[in-house]
Amino acid sequence: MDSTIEAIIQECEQQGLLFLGCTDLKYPRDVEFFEKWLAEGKHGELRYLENHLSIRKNPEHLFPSAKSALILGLPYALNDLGDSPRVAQYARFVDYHRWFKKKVHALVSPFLEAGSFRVLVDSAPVLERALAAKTAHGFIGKNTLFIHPKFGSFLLLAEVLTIREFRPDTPPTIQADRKTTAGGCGPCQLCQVACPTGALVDAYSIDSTKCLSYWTIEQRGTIPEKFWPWLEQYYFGCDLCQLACPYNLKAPAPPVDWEKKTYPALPAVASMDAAQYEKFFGGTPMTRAKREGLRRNALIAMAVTRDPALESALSSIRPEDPPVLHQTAEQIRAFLSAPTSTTVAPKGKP
Ligand code: B12
Repeated sequence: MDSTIEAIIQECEQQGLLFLGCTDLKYPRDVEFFEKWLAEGKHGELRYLENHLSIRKNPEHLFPSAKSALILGLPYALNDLGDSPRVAQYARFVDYHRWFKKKVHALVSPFLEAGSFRVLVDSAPVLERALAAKTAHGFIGKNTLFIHPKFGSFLLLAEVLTIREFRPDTPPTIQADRKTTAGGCGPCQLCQVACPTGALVDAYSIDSTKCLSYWTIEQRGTIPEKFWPWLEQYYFGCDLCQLACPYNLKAPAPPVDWEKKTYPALPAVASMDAAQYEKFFGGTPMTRAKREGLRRNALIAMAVTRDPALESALSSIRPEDPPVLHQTAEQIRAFLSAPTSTTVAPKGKP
């Protein structure tokens, strides 16, 4: 093995990161898969995925003369699920985008010449899972996540594009549709069954417009009522398809120096002003949903759990607040007055 790679692997181990492997930058089958996924509209309103297609298809367009990608993983499995309604596990730390990128940059800098590499952490139009699955250390599962056969899927991905031509890992031997000791899903459908909203009906191909992460993190407008019952369990993101996966039984713990976060209870989130928002959520991945998105989600979670503080939270909505909050309040009033609204949100696993 190349001595630089050996040194990087050792450093990763010491710092609680996973070195997943090394690959070239070509992934023609994945590009085909991606274009089909877009054509099927499975990205919903995530229009940014339609941009920069030439880079997404050819990562070397991002960093001309790049020859290889080193793929690193940041484990984030937590043993406690947190209180319901909860937030996805990756969001219970300071924002990984900045933290992980800085960490990887510092980690590889002693081994790679300045200017000869670029670190990406969900920060460029690159198919990160496609690159990861080209290493010899994992596969894409039916829940569409990159799964390491030993460490599972509770890991975030970073790529180091470099002009150094490292020897790519031997082509991956894991076939997702066959379960062997090396990995793969085989006939297992636990994630598909666990997804309460049918986003994984087609194995290996998520329908974002049915995914709770999409609605609670990415979508800026109102959330259709049919998705509300599950906000009792998660009001930001969702881990149900990961929690169901047998590969996650022994998922490793996060690095000790990655700061964990705790968040206030729903009533405080639902009515927070700009200063409180900054204090509660500044520097965390929760800001992806913006203040109005988090308030919207918290109001819905309070409505479905019949939180006694709901009325007071609703009255915190000011005329100048964004329309989505007024529209959500209207939806909530209709929801609570409809005869079917006595239906309680499902308990435990949907
Ligand atoms: C858009 C996006 C979302 C969308 C769409 C999800 C999706 N599955 O695509 C939404 C908002 C729903 C989402 C949710 C989540 N996301 Co997200 N998301 C992304 C983002 C920005 C782009 C993904 C993308 O391009 N999707 C389009 C699809 C078609 O591409 P793809 O799934 O990556 O698959 C490609 C290849 O793997 C391959 N492929 C996949 N399956 C198959 C099968 C066959 C037969 C073939 C040939 C090829 C193939 O083809 C595809 C195109 O190249 C990436 C970061 C990035 N830049 O890659 C993070 C990323 C995928 N998200 C991540 C995470 C952590 C999550 C959540 C767990 C967060 C949460 N707890 O709420 C959930 C998980 C939901 C789920 N089951 O996917 C991590 C996943 C890490 C991992 N272990 O896989 C990523 C990689 C960010 C990171 N840097 O770590 N996400």
